[in-house]
Amino acid sequence: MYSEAKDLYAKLGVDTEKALETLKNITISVHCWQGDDVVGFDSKESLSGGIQTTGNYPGKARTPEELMADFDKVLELTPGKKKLNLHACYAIFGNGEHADRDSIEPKHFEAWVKYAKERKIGIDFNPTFFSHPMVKDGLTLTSPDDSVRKFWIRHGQQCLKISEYFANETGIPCVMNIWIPDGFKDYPADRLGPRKRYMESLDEILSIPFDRSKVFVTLESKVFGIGLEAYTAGSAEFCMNYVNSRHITPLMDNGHYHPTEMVSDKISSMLLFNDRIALHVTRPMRWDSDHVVLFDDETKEIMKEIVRAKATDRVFIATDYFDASINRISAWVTGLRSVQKALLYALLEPACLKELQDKADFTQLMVRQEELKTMPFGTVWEEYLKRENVTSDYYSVIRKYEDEVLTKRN
Ligand code: RNT
Ligand code: ZN
Repeated sequence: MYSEAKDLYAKLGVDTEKALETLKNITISVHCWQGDDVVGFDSKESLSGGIQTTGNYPGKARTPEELMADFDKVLELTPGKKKLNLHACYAIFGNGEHADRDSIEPKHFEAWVKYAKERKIGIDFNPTFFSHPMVKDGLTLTSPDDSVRKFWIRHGQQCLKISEYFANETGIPCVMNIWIPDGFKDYPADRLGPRKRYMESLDEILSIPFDRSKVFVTLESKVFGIGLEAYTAGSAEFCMNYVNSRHITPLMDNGHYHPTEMVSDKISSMLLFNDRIALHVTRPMRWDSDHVVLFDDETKEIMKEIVRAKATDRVFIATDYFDASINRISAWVTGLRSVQKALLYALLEPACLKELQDKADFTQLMVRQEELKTMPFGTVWEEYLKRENVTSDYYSVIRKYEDEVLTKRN
């Protein structure tokens, strides 16, 4: 079947072998927080910051060992190159030991480094500016209270050190993404003040020395959060201007825009003005920005834009979603595979489509684009899984793991 599919694509001028070769070298950074509903190991606070997990499917990982075991399942059931994307709240403390967010150190992530090294994968990192008692009135880096602001600045600085430690230990650069929830439910009286404090706080975090060839700092914008509907300090304009003036990297989460705004349409503009860009791939659904990624139109369109721009080495692709209503490992694997499928789909697009656009042959362009949708894409995907030694029936494996392991967790 694969050789037939290969021939059919070849007739369109598409080399499936080349596509498979390219795909296996594209790294996806896999978020650790799908495994435990964004809880982490460092505090008993419930999830805050305008994000929410819903559902209480049994079997959530409660310890580092359980989360690592579950993450191993994800690695086993997905093809291609991967990185581990950690949040600061996943610090691992020894017996009786504890460090608050503003004093966490590389040593609190030694177990993760060991884990990553054994699996030959890199690590990305995220300061955790939520689910913590020092989030005062919903604010962190924008707080008018100096002690709150300074606490979170120290957190950001410690995270930079930890990120550099990850890069040094694994030999793979670390992407450190900053996102803060700060905002207001209703019409504020001062929009400028919080944004000015955010700018100054970020400047202070970035003022400590770190190696910019090893740590890529990214800044993630958002349009609104749950309970923060009127105002978000880290808006698109704030973040875009900040990253461009400070020479760091923008991060676009496709759940963070107004519903008719598409990240697929933003990628080309961002690539023209930034050396690199970063993405959180997710699926927005009405009020939620974090449903499991599917092999849907926008995910395909995002990947097409990256491939068309020949920018697979300039875009840091990461997943970001959390669903507690279904088997969490299945959510993880389905989302990650969807990203990879969309990449393959994009890599199988014929170059002649661009020419049709340039010749203004929009009739044929539409016809050819529609024809592509019924090409034997699935056969090429199956071939990829086979070559990567990954089963196509991941559901059965997860079902078994649920019966043997997850149901034993209370
Ligand atoms: C929240 C942002 C952010 C978080 C993670 C947990 O809206 O998307 O990236 O999802 O930091
Ligand atoms: Zn995100």
